[in-house]
Amino acid sequence: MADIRNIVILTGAGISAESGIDTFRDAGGLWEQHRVEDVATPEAFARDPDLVLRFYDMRREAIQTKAPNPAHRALARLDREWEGGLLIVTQNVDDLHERAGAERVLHMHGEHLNAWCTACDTRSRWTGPLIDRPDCPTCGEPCLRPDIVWFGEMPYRMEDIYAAMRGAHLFVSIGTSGAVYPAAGFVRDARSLGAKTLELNLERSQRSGWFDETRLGPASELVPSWVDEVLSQQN
Ligand code: BV8
Repeated sequence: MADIRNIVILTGAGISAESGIDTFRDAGGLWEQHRVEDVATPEAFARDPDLVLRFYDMRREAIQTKAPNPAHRALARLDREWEGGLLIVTQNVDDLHERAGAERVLHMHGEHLNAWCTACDTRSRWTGPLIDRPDCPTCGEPCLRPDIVWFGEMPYRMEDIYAAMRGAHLFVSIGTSGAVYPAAGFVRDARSLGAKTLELNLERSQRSGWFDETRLGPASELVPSWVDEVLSQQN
């Protein structure tokens, strides 16, 4: 660990599972209840906006009843106490990292608690439903959509993510199946840039073979003990 200064962490649905937020691919996951192409693509929104808006209204409401778990809190502690570089890149659209106190967080797939106006291109904090086509707080047009990166859309702040990866000595992946790109390819990018790579997951993922080390178990146990380890070796 002595030579580890800059860390990039990628999180997925698995880190929020123990907070009661459905994952995507696990049994009973979101994608079992809804076809991706029916609810999480720009084509679906054009075809049946009510279905898509209801799907995200339901999830936006649900996450506000959930709380961060020990894994979120451990990463918030790391954010507070780690003197080196740190970026938590999350695929999750919930706000549990921030509610646990983490600040160096980047939502590459967007956030439930933002609405995006397609008329004036501004984003507004939003906790209520969008199904009734409320007016944009900035321009007044009824053109708000979920601030979510749908399949086929470009993830957010890719240049900031790659910049952090270029300086990273350690890349850690937590609670993700490695099924969705470009996030699933980050471990390979990190390795080619010389970083050590560690996976913390409930079960082996589609990318486990690309990691130097994989630890299996629930995030609420694996993440606090890994953070203790890292901070205890911070010189
Ligand atoms: C794009 C927001 C152009 C929506 C999401 C290359 C090859 C093949 C396909 C592609 C490719 N490049 C692009 C594609 C197409 C596509 C894609 O990857 N398709 C897949 C299905 C094959 N990608 C895109 O469309 C992306 N855009 O490519 O734009 C472009 C071009 C160049 C450069 C850049 C871009 C956009 C993808 C984003 C879509 N939006 N989310 C919403 O939330 O509704 S993706 C969504 O699904 C999540 O954000 C996340 O990314 C993914 C779900 O994965 P996970 O989070 O990993 O969740 P999952 O349920 O799968 O797994 C949970 C894991 O946790 C499991 O491993 C489980 O074991 C573990 N676990 C469970 N419980 C616990 C646990 N671990 C620890 N503790 C526990 N308690």
